[in-house]
Amino acid sequence: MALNSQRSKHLPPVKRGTIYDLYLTLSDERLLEYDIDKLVFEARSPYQKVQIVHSKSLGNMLILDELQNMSEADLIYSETLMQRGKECYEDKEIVILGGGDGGLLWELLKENPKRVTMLEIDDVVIKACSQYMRSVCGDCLDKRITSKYEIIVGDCVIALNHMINEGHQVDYVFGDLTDIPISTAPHGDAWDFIRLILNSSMKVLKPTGKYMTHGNGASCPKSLKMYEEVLSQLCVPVKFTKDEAFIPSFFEVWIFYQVSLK
Ligand SMILES: C[S@@+](CCC(N)C(=O)[O-])C[C@H]1O[C@@H](n2cnc3c(N)ncnc32)[C@H](O)[C@@H]1O
Repeated sequence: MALNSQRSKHLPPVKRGTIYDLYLTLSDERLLEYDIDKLVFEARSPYQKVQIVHSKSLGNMLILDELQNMSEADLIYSETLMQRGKECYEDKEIVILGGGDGGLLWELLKENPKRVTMLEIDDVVIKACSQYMRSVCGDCLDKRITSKYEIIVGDCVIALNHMINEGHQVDYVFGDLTDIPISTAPHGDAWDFIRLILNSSMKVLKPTGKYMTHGNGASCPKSLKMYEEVLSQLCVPVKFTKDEAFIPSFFEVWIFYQVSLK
């Protein structure tokens, strides 16, 4: 068949010289060229490089340390993470770890929860998204506290420790952290830190509670298996279910976990 092909293929040239990076990596390290045509916002926070760029097909995109996090075309990300239609959030108490783009908070507030507390380390992310990602976060990042939610700026590990010491337990914890969360203390490698976040989260869940999080790309089975091994070795026995969705700005199928205490 290939020998009979009438067409010849040529590789497009690599584009250079833009003030923003057109090439971002997929979860399995493949490079993808995005149709970015504008740098909307750029700053270096104490924790990471924060950029918002405009893509012709995806709208504004939040990029943290050169990794794509959320775009205006990614409602499916928040909906799959929260398992919209399958979980009931009415009158529930919820904690979000990270989530600085405000997308998850905005979507959860539509489900009439009792209270949501968002623990996000980076004020620069919150302010940039509040200004330039409004189709994602609505107006929920404009205020830091209302009768329905509170946004606490700081390391979620410290806030989780406070909750553990106070014996404060909630119905849902969402792990909406960057793929490699920011550690403000020397916690060994990234997996140790992820383990710490998972163990701390289990301690603030009611016995009926759930930990909801994003895993990795479906093209990274080894990394997903490692995550599942970590889940099987937590301080308490847990069981989990999985779901998946194609995330437009990731250009790949992403795996999401729903973890509950056994
Ligand atoms: C923007 S959200 C969304 C994650 C996402 N959609 C993705 O693609 O990975 C991730 C947030 O986690 C926050 N974060 C990372 N480490 C943290 C920590 N230790 N405590 C609180 N927030 C943290 C980052 O600042 C970032 O805003």
